[in-house]
Amino acid sequence: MALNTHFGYCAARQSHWLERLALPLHTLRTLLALTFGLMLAGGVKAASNVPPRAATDRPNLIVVLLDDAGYGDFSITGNPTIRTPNLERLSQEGLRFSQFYCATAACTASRYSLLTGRNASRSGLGQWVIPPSYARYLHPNEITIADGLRERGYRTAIFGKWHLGTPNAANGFNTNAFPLAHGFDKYCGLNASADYPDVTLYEGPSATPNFAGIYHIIDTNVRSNEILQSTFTHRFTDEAIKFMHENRENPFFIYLAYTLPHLPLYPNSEFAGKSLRGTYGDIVEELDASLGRVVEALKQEGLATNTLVVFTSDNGPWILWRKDKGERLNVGDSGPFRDGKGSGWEGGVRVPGIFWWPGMIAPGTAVSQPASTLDVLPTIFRLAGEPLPKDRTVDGRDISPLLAPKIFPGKVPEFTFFYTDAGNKVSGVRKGAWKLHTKIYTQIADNYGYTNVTFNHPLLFQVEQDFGERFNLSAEEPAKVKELQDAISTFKKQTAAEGTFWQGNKGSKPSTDE
Ligand SMILES: [Ca+2]
Repeated sequence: MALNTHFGYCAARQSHWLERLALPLHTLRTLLALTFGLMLAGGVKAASNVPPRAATDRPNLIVVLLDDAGYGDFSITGNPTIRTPNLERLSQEGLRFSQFYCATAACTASRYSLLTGRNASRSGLGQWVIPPSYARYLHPNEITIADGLRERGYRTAIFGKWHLGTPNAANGFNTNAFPLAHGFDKYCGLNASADYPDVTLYEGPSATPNFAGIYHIIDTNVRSNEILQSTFTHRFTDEAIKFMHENRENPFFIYLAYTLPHLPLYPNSEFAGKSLRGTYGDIVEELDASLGRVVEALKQEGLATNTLVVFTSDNGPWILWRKDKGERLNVGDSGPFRDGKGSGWEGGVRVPGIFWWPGMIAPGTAVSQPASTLDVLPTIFRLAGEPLPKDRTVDGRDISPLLAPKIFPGKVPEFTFFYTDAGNKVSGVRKGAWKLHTKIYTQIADNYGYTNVTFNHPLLFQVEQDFGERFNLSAEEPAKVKELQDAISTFKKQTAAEGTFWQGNKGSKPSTDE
């Protein structure tokens, strides 16, 4: 295990071969070090422009997830002063969804849905953001992207923010709360957002564990450590580039869940003071530069044609900030959409959706059909040859026919998207071009003058023509209201009947043995 951890998958495989020669341990170690040193010095580098396998054979997946970035925080989506040239290039070389959704409007629930392909109401977590002291966590019976891809021989890593539970006193320091129990081979990052007083920086597996028997605590003093926080984007990018190099010969999944631009903002000295947009712009421009580093490293390794990169955000922008901290401008922008993070209006869930896979996705592809982060798991499972689990509902769709229709034929089901509130309960639906709010909630205003919105007195918007949700058409379109109410009723009945794993549902989980 220590060898595997230290040298990576390829070296571990070599150690098995060497062990069969029954050589003394010190000789094995010397041979192993020499072999791996030669790989680093010559073999890997010399082969760096030769793809390790066919492009369609288990493509690598890198999900770059920002935290709280709004739809309008990028030059590509119309921001006039934040420069994001690397994101522009990613889009020019790949595909942009112009109607892309994160699964819900807050951290924990959105990440649950991204990693499982399932609506937040199935999580059993009770609330859409959980603190480090919360007893529940991502249930061990859930099947994540990492679980499924590891079944197909991928190596898997998460660098950045987990926010799906913490081993703590309330759950008996249960290690099922943390990433290594959910299909990830490697973890370096925060357990929750950097503004919690008890947020901690971990890594694992560790040869010198000091937490829960397998993890190493790097720093418990994250919240007040502005210098440490200013290094996070660089650190997680370095980790991702190292991981892709170590795993060049085998498929890998990197979940690069940056902790920013979630507040508070402490820009790296290299970027501080550079953006016309001020501190918030400095932060986003470093994230963009880091995306550029990741893509450049993929090209250097010869892995571009073997790798699908997905870029998005976990929820809309945090528009309000504590006014007494002199940081009122350090907040994001939802572009043309109403409201932001923590609201059921479109600004809570509309985010950039850029997909990049040279040789498979045609450069400059623009897709106007809606899609969401729920669709990532079914899509990569198809590409990797991993069947979807049959003992639970997966809400996302395989959208590979939208990415490369000539290569991946098939019909993508109509976009039916159920909004969820702070209690992970359904609060609305979008079906086709229509959106029904059955409950409204807002971060910044009084719900724009609307009051007493309920299931029986909902709001209806045609969000392709009226993406700012200004014209309530519920009175003019009673048949559409009824259709969407029925869709919500059916969905609620189904989710209630299926239940959650926390309610004692049985579910199979794939073996994690290699
Ligand atoms: Ca967030």
